[in-house]
Amino acid sequence: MDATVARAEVLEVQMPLKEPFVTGFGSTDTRRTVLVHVVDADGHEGWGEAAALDHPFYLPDTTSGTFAVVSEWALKLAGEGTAAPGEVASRLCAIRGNTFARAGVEAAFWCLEASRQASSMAALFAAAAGTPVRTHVPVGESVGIHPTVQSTLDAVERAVGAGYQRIKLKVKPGWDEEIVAAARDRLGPAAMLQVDANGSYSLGTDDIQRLERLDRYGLACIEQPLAWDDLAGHAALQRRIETPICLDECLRSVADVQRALDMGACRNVNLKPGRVGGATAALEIRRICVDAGVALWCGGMLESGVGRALNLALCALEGFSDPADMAPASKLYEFDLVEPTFDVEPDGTIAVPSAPGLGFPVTSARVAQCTLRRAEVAVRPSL
Ligand code: OSB
Ligand code: MG
Repeated sequence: MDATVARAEVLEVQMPLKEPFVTGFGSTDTRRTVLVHVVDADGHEGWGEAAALDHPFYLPDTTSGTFAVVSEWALKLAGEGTAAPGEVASRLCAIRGNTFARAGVEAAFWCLEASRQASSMAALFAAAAGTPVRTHVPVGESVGIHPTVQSTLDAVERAVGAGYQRIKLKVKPGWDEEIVAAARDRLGPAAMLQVDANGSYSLGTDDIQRLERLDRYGLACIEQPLAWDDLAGHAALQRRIETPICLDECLRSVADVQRALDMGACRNVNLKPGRVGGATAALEIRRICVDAGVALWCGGMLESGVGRALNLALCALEGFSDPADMAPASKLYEFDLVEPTFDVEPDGTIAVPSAPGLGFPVTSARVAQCTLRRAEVAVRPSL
C-alpha cells in the first residue's frame, strides 16, 4: 500500500437551510462550510469538514479564513510526513487557533486511514481510545429562537414526536424564563431539557438574576451563558447557580477543558471535535471528562453529513453520557452531501455505520452543485 497523498483539494460549499437557525449571536440562513478531500496513490479517499460558521459572531473562525488556512497552510503541513492521523494532528499543532481548519484536515486523514484499513471511523476511534463502541447514539435537537412562544412549542413538540431524547432551547436575555417555563410545562418534569445562550448574558447586570431564576426548571445544563472567552466569569456564576454550566465557545483545546474543570467553570462539556482542533484532541478531552465524572456530549455545527459522520463515530465511544446535537440533514437541509445519509430512529438514536471509511458515500454530484470555490493543493510527502 502506498501511504502517500496523491491529491488534495479544498472546497467551499454552500447549503441552504430549510429554515434560518436563530441564536443569541444572530441568524444563519445558509451554511457555507469547507470540505477537505484527500486521495492516496491507491485511490483510497479521505473526506473531512472544517465547519466554521461564515460569520465571526460565534467564534473568531470564519468560513473564508478557514478556507485560506486549510489551502495555504494546513494541508501542506499535514501531507509532509506519514499520513497516520495522530502524527498529522501533531504536525497541525504548529498552527495556532484556527481549530476548525486543523480539525477538517485531520478528519480527512482519519477518514483516509479508515478507508485504507477497511475499518469504520468508530472502530479506529475505539482502538485509539481503548474503549468499546455503541451501535447507536442517543440524540437531541437544538431548537433555535423562534418569533413566538407558540412556534417554539410547536418545534419542541415535533422534536419530541420524532423521538429526540433531549431538547435544547436557544435563549438570550429576555427570551429565557418564559420559554423555559412553557417548554417544561409542555414536556413534564422528567424530560431532558437544557438551554444554550451562546454567550449572550453578562455578569454585573440583571442578567445574573435571569440566570438564577432558571434554576427552578430542572435543566440538564445552561450552555455558554457568558462571553466566549470568559472562564473566570463562568466559575463565579457556577458558584451562584445550582444548574450545571456547560461550556461550548470557551473550550477550544484540551488545556481549556482541563482549566475549566480545575476552576469549576463548568460541570458539563459540549465537545465539538472541530472547535477543539480535531479528533485527537477530542479523544483526549473525552478521557479527561470520563476521569472527572462530568457530563459529556457531542455538540454540532450544523455540519453536512461529511462532518456529522465524524461526530457520530466519535460519540459512539462510551463515555459520552448525554445525547448529541445531531439533527440529520433531513431536518436541516433540502439534501445532504452524502447519500444515503442517516436519520433519527423513532427511539431517538442514530445508527453508527460500520461500513469502511466515512461510513456514508459522498455524492460528488451534490458536492459539485454546492461548490462555490475549489483549490487543488500540492502536497509533498517526505520519503
Ligand atoms: O452553539 O451549539 C451551538 C450550531 C452552530 C453553531 C453553534 C451551535 C449550533 C447548534 C446546532 O446549537 C447544533 C447542531 O449542529 O445541530
Ligand atoms: Mg452552543
